[in-house]
Amino acid sequence: QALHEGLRQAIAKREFTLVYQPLVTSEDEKLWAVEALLRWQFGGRAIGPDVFIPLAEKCGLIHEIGIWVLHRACIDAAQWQFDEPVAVSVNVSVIQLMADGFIKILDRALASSGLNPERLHLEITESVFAKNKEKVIREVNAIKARKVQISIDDFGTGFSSLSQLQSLNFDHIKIDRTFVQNLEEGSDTIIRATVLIAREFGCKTIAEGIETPEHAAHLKAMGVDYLQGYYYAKPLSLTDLLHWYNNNN
Ligand code: G
Ligand code: G
Ligand code: MN
Ligand code: NA
Repeated sequence: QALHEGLRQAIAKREFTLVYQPLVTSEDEKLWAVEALLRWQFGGRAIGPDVFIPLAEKCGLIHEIGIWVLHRACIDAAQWQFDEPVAVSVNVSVIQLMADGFIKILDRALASSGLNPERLHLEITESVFAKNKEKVIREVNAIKARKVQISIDDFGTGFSSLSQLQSLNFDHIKIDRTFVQNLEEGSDTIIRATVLIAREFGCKTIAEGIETPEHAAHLKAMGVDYLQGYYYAKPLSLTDLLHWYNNNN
């Protein structure tokens, strides 16, 4: 209850921040994109998004929070200066995606930040496949019409079937980190199959949760296109991201 009340005031009290985690190419481990991850500092302690996002989804605050995240991420990305154009990848709750007016919110974030839409990726969890299919297809097509790219997050953990994947034109599949962390227990078969399917559908693959050089070598060998995880960098403040870039690229 206290958490809920706190969450209601979090934007006004400026308690949210975004941190940014690099995604690198498997080819040369150079910066390719950056995932925006939300952090909440509440009453002197950090509450994780795995706690407050589900709460926000339940009480409807996710809409307001999602708008804040999208604007902040687009503004930050429009201003950072890397040698190459680097995309920002924003997690969008399926509830927010399916709500009326999401495309207007997206257009406003793009317009007010001036960010090139090709530099915005939206991460949508595969639970989207449990929703009204026609509506999802309309939203996805509207997003794609703006040249914004779409990643399917947490792939392999939930709802997607191959036919559902085929019916929508996504750009990237994010292989869930549980598969990377269970490589020894046989999940490499699943990763290999995912890479083949992605190629068939014209999607790129991203592996999350790369924590060791062994993980990195293994996923490169399996043909995954992009890598993300603590081995490369933790989620970083904007300032630390620039430092990381200058030291690693
Ligand atoms: O950053 P961390 O690993 O603690 O994130 C935990 C979970 O919260 C992940 O599933 C991540 O996708 C989700 N998450 C982090 N930031 C956001 C956000 O801005 N919006 C939404 N909808 N989910 C987020
Ligand atoms: O579900 P999603 O992929 O959006 O979750 C992103 C979350 O994963 C972030 O909260 C981030 O802190 C976390 N994360 C990023 N890299 C690693 C990693 O290498 N290992 C683990 N265990 N978590 C990671
Ligand atoms: Mn994500
Ligand atoms: Na994930």
